[in-house]
Amino acid sequence: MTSLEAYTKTRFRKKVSDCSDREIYDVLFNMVKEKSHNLPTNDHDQQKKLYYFSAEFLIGKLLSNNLLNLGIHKQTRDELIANGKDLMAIESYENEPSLGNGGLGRLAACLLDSMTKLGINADGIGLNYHFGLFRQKFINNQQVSLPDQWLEGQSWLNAGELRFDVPFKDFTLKSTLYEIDILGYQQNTRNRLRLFDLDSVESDIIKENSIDFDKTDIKRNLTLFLYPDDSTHEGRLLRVYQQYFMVSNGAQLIIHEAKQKGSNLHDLMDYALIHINDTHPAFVIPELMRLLMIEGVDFSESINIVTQIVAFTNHTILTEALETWPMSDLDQVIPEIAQIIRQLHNYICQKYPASPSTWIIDDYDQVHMAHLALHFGYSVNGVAQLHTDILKNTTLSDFYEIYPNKFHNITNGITFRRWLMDINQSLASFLDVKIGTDWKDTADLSNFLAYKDEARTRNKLRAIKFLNKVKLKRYLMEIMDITIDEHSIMDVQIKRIHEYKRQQLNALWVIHKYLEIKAGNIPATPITVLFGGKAAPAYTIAQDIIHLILTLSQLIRLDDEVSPHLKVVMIENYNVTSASYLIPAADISEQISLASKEASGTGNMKLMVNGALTLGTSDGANVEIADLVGSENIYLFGKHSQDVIELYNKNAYHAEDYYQKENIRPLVDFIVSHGMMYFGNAERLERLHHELIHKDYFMTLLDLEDYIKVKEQMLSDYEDFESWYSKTIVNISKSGFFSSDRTVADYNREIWKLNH
Ligand code: 26Q
Repeated sequence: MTSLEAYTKTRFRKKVSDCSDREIYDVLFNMVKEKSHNLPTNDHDQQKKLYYFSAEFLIGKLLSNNLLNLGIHKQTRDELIANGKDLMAIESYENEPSLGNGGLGRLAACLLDSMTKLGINADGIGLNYHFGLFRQKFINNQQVSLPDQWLEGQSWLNAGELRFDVPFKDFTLKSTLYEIDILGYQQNTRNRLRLFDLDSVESDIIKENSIDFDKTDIKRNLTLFLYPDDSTHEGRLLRVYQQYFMVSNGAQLIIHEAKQKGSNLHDLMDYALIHINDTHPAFVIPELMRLLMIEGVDFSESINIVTQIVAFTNHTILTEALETWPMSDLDQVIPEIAQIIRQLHNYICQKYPASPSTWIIDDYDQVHMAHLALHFGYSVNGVAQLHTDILKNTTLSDFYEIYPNKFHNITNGITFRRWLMDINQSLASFLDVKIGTDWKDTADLSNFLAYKDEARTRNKLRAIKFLNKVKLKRYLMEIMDITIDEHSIMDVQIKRIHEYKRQQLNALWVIHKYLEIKAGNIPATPITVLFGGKAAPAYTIAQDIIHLILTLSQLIRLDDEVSPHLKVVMIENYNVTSASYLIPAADISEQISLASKEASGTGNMKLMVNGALTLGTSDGANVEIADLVGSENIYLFGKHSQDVIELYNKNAYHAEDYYQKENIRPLVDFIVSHGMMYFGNAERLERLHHELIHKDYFMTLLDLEDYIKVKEQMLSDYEDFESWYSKTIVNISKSGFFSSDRTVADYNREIWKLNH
């Protein structure tokens, strides 16, 4: 490899040390982009390809990640350090792609990374949202949503060559294609993330400083934003336009590529597999059938082909997140697809007359997207064992009866390249010293367990954690102009804001701690509670929860008695980049969803491998973390999923009963106390207070006492560093199971069966 200097000399006629960070970014970006693009795609020697369809790909910044996968990260970093430069500072010139929301989108990115590392021929298929998900700002302790201009400046997108016609009822749109090269760790081939777009998209239609725009102007708005507000009918129709645009392009691409490789389409299953990330791309089923029928395949054969090609991952049991569409909307936007869906519905009615709960269209003329995917896909999987069990026994039990062999569990994973090697280089190097470097290939960290009781190892981990806290402190100073105490314990809850994830529970603990400190019970070590997450703009209660946290944060900051011991920070615009600073610095990983509701969680895995201990409910993948580390190395609390499901079935949870308890009532009432009302917005605080007492659909108060008890135990255990860091070592050494390389190997063994 030529040294960086050769590039800076050519580009700027300067030595590395004389270049600005901006200039070095420019040089590195061009160098990496070119090296990546010069690699052959996996298509070159594999006939069959997996097409991973997803409405979201939360890929994060790419410079450092791609340097790693190209195998030139260390030498580049060393050369930069030798010239007084810092790679992380240089990478701050990159905009983070804004192509996802949360877990499902980040999972898609981790899976692409691992598929490429494992040499599987696989492309991602999605949309190129110009302003992505919104950018979050806080004004007056409230979330404000702004367009995220992530496409400005240098771009990893390459212009693709293909264009397709996508026929809607009233007009046809011609797509354009952009592609991002996806690299695999130490592989000399690449895959691609292929993002469809529209030339006619027009940012001028966005109202100034907002994410508001004319939802009916489809030719100009189609790929402007991810998940535009679906609280209005026009917003929902736009989602149908987006989804169909994505899948029609993807399906046409598949047919084009298969034909090029010699397919006669009757054998399409020898050329293509389609994996759909939740149901958002499920229109690909009728769309692929439509295209096959145009090519002369008959209806029943097209069903057979599609049913051998499509596999589906479910990410939720929340009924409101299971997609349904009124047939009238489909008639209005994509009538041909609506017609095929009706035919598929009739086909299922005849085939399964005794199982009306599995039919595609219900009595209210709503199409159930999951039902489409379950009948006309060959596989469905949950994303953690508990979640898959709930799907089989409860949510999808009628389907499980018909198709027991279609069901799989594939527990989620995370790529260790980004979430350990890239974001926590000190820990990664320390692991190299202790257990050798094989873990970088295998993710097997089990040999680290041997150091569980070694004082030097524990001390070193503590020193690494401290260093990461200092880095976080610097980062927060830079992006938000706030100071945190690097000597404090870092308690971290980072994820989308949603009632079921129960940020409210953590906020009620903060209130408890505030009152304790006021009463003179000072914590041994100061505590910093860090929150991060966006709330859907139309989700009022989630906005209220953000407001509660920000108002609490202000009240505590301005209280001289409490502020030296307790600080609450809500990170603005939480994204992959801020996660990269928060996760290595965390001591406590908050995974406190209502049991049964969090399908898996993946933040729990990222925090575990970075040496945080989990404070969690028996939900999602927390259960598997607990199985691996043993109950003495995790802090579990709260009701179990079976109890929760029973409470729902019997309608037996009444928040008022808990509110009346003397330990609970003062905490809940603090939300509308004089001090909170002074700093906050009365309407928001009162609404949330009322909600918690009279509804509390996700049972926050049910687990509050146990949560406080276990969290207090955890804080007191933290004071015994020896034992705390022993637990940390156990957690790190057991985390290999959560590598997405294992996840992808599971998918391939159980579902895709691609031999490569
Ligand atoms: C559905 C209908 C209408 C509008 C929007 C949606 C919608 C959009 C996004 C529904 C769901 C999502 C995103 C879901 C998601 O991110 N789920 C998370 O997936 C992770 C990866 O499997 C899991 O770890 C998390 O537990 C799960 O919450």
